[in-house]
Amino acid sequence: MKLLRAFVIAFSLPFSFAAVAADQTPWAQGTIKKIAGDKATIAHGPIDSVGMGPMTMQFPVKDSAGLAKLKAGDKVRFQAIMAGGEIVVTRIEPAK
Ligand SMILES: [Cu+2]
Repeated sequence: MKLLRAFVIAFSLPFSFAAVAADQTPWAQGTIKKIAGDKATIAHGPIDSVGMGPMTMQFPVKDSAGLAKLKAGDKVRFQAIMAGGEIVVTRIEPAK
């Protein structure tokens, strides 16, 4: 049991750190233009986390629960990171 517990702790730690890092990613602002499957086209302001200026572009969205609550025309805030050579939205929700 002790071994199993050490195993669980060792493997859950990196995920906890990842969660903290995600929470510290700055929010970007935008307006949803289109949603197609797990991709959203967003007219966005500056995205500090990836050094991108304002433009309209399509993003893969990993936050499917957040995306499901949104539709074209909605003002949103979102977190984006560079992952595997592309910019991925990790969290998205209605703008505050
Ligand atoms: Cu862009």
